[in-house]
Amino acid sequence: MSLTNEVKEHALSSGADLVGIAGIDRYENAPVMMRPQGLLPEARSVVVMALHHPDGCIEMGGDPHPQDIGPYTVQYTMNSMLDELSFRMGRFLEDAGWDALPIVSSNIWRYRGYEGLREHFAPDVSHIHAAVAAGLADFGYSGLAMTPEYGPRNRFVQVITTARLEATPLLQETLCDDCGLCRKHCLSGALTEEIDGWNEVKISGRTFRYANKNLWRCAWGEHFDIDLDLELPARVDEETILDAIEEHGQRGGEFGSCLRYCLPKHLRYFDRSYTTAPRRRKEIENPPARPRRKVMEQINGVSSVYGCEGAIMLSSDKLASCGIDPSKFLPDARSGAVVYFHLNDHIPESGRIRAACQDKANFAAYRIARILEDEGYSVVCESRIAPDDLDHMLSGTDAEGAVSVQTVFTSASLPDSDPTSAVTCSVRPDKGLKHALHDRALRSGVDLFGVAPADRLTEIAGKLRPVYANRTVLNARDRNRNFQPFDPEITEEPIEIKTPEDTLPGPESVIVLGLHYNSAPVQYAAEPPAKTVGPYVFSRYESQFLLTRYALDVVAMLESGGYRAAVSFDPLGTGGYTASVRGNLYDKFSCRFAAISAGLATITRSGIPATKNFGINQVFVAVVTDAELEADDLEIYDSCGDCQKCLQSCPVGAFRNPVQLEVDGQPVTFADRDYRRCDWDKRYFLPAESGFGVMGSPVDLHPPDEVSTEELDKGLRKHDPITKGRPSIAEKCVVVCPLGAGRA
Ligand code: B12
Repeated sequence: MSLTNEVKEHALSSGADLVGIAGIDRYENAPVMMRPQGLLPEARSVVVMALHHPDGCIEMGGDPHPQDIGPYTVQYTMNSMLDELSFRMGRFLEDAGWDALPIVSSNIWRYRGYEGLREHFAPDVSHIHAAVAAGLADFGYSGLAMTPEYGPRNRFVQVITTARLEATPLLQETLCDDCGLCRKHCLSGALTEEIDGWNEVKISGRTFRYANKNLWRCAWGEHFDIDLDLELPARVDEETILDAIEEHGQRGGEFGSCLRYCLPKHLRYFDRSYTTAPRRRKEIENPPARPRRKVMEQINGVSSVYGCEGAIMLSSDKLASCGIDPSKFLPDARSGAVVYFHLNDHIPESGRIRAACQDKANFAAYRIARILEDEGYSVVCESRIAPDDLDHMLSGTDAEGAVSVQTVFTSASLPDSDPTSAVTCSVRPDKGLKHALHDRALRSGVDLFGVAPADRLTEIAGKLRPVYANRTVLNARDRNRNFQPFDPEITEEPIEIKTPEDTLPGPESVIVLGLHYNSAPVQYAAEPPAKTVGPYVFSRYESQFLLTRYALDVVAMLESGGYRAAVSFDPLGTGGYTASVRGNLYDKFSCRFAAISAGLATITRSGIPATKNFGINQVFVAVVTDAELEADDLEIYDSCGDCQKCLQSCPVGAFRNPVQLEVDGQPVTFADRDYRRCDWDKRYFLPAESGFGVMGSPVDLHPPDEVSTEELDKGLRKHDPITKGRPSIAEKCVVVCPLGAGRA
């Protein structure tokens, strides 16, 4: 099998609806800072993947107003699923021996032009252009990428790689017939006002084009959430946007009418009794009322793939008996399916864990919707069901009391079903529980699995306490919303050294899981010509999000075997946070003693854990349990020799004298840190040098000798309202580390 075919097979079997490949020669006319070779110098190919928005989510969304987005919230689920596709494709290519740079599905990294880049609202690389360059799409008038299969109802993602893959031919058809519906329905006037001619995109001798619109205007409701019923100024720019927010506040996100009303001629038809949007002709017309048995099995299987607890099907009779009229959500709906996940008592109130549970339910529901849609049924993913109605629907089923649920309504007649239990503790007697858990973790996707006795960590905690005694950190939160000035609320809190007992009473073992992220994003972080830290930031948060889901699979398995278990990102509490565009992440120092105690890692001079396979390019998480599991041996070794690069490169001078400990009789030495100085950089993104500068932040502040509440308050107030919500950091100690990027 050729690598090209393997790549395509990997994409499709991972759930992509479309996959195409662009050769690097198609990027001759792309801006230098936004072309694949700008980010990865030896890039030869770009793999582009797409997911289709379930049609019901488009046709029922944005009604009666584009700022009532309704089931179009599926876009957030799709973005997260595309992120996973991108991350996994990056790993697939790296495992095949090539460098690969997975790109995030959607993020604006630079709002304003930067150095040679004149584009505003710039991503790392454009997926719309990539979709066209990879032969999947044509541009519509609005600038959206339209495919022959779904029109603009796709979202895209891409992975840049050094692998030489066979390019997909460019699309020959013109899909936009200039029907004018996007222009007619755009409430911000972005497709009729302030248009500056055409954007001409020249790829391999062909010229594609779309309207050159004012993106600030386009973003008025969609990105800045400003009320679209207000009269927009004649010229919309950063200043008028900020003024409008100050004067009127924000209304909410927008479902772009350019997407809702657009379909190529061969796919569109109108049924005004169903929706005001055009409807898409499906590949299969008039499917049988009841789906084939294979489809029912696929639906049952999906919930386990995403580690949900099950899928409950609700027939029309059952829905009627609960007083629910599914046609309120989808005019031709006959039945529904609910996927669900409970939170156990031992899971702390962690936003990250709740988000992972909700992702499981959302991903499974999306996948069920797509299976049914491909069979010719209409579907919609709906999260707006009133809590009482949901209770009625789920009462008497295994889903009762679930906190993370997602519902699909469909025109298919699904029968009432018994819930399927996704995770069972199937332990082969000859191999035992530890083996079964390891196996479960590998099937979920983890790379590293180790076990420490809880006592080992408790003992280390005892030795660490004197080191951190009487020391505090500053926790700052922004009282204002996005796009308003930073208004800090700062509290001073002690650095508390915890033990596994704090995560789960009566712990016996700590299972540690590790997930490697690609090396190329670390290696090329902030490197010219693109000078972006976007792919690094993406790899950091995506690996943490995925690993959280995988850890929950391990928890579920333990619980189904009668054990108790809980997740911790930092069981001893010597780590902290790094800011990211997706909120605070657990930093590179988190979970280090758990990783060391479970025999997975050694410690580097900076205090970041390192492994033989992946250096410092991985993330760890711990599952604390009352199950007694065989402990792994320690693997402590000197990974640094004489190298001092991390200590010397720190832009805020955070490193202090070394701390020396013994773990099970072996020496562990690492540099102490001044947490406040370190946070000034990685958590509060004030110095430009660590990456926020190259992403266009105008702030560049170095910490004073003493980082006090007052000084931090003063610093944070300097953040710019537009960029403050998108912090992006590549920590210097990581980038210079030979076990990270290894740059001098
Ligand atoms: C910034 C952004 C926005 C901004 C600005 C919109 C815009 N059109 O740029 C805002 C917030 C307004 C927005 C809105 C929406 N967005 Co948006 N957004 C993006 C983002 C992050 C970047 C878009 C981009 O590259 N713009 C290009 C700008 C910076 O430059 P430009 O002048 O148009 O391009 C020039 C050069 O850059 C050059 N160029 C760049 N690359 C290349 C490559 C080659 C080969 C060549 C020759 C030239 C070239 O060519 C142009 C001409 O000179 C992408 C995700 C991504 N990474 O691509 C999603 C993305 C474009 N958004 C998407 C969607 C769905 C939407 C909305 C429909 C969401 C909604 N709520 O309804 C609306 C629709 C608005 C619209 N009609 O464009 C999808 C589009 C999918 C599709 N089918 O096309 C994307 C691709 C996200 C995804 N993962 O799928 N979005």
